[in-house]
Amino acid sequence: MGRGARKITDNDAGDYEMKEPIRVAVTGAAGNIGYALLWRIASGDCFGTNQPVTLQLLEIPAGMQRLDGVIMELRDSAFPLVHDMVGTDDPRVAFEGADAIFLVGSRPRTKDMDRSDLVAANGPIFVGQGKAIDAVASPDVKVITVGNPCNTNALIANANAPSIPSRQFTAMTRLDQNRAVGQMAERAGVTASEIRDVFIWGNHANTMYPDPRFATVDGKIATEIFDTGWLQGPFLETVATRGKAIIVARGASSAASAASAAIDHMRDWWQGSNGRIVSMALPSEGWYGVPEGLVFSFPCRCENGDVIVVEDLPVDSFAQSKIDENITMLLEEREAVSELLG
Ligand code: NAX
Repeated sequence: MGRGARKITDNDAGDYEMKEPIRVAVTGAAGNIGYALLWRIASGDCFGTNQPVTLQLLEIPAGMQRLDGVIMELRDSAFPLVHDMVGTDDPRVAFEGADAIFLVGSRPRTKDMDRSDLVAANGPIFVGQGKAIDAVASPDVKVITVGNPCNTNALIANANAPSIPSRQFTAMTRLDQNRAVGQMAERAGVTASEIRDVFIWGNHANTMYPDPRFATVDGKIATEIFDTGWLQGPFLETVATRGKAIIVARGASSAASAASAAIDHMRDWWQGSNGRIVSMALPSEGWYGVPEGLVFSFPCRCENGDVIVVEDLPVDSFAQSKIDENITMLLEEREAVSELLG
């Protein structure tokens, strides 16, 4: 066994060897999503139950006292997989040697803000964090951006980290995918595990498009089970406006479901998606006519630690109109942050 590796003997599988610890950074670690996310990472849901983790947690100075409390609670949870923990307000400390990074910290949108206010408020955070990732993270780091507007924040971080390949910067549209799965499962009266291959095109915004054309429900073609009126009407509307509906119902934005989606995204990237199509936003290489560099959600498969865009799906006129709408919006966002792109 190497440094930090130890044997676990009190598990169902019996005696098996632990891997070397990896370093996992989470920003906004004392926030609502962080509070749900950290316990899932620490319990092995993301990187595997034989993969120890060093948690490197970033907050702003005003969040450090709350972060101390979170670290105390993590310690009190006595997770066998938590090798070490660091809490800091310095991105270079948080990202030092990081193998995986969850960029969650940023200001959530409030009632008085429109989307351009959000872009202006949060964009600069990702300049400094991109530079710090470039300087100190592992060259193989996998980055998921959750903080909104997540596609454009990933674009900014990527642009400020020139030594890290662009494909290692992604943004999260898995919550939108999971919302689509949930709607289909409820309508068909099946569990979520029976729904496959529904995925999201575009921006994590109400323009995103949950494409049902290749989805299956218990092995049957989804578009033969659900009528087009529902798929292009209430289904699309519910998925697109779910974030707002959660805020109205809970008085707070999605947190546990967002953390769960971040786990799904990183777990599939790290461990593979087993042939399933999953949604990930990543810098376009011109796929499906999306301008190069725009961080856009595509149908993807994950294998051997890589994200592979599924490039050969036919696009009908409805899907094309939705893809175009998302391109327009993301180009506008890119224009609004052009001075932050290095
Ligand atoms: P909270 O306000 O509860 O937590 C955010 C935390 O980030 C706070 O503790 C704050 O101190 C910290 N923070 C702010 N600036 C930071 C910086 N520069 N470095 C490190 N930490 C910083 O928000 P929460 O509910 O956790 O949401 C976090 C982000 O996720 C928001 O931007 C939100 O809009 C976004 N979301 C993204 C989703 C997606 O599907 N992509 C869905 C859920 C969520 O709305």
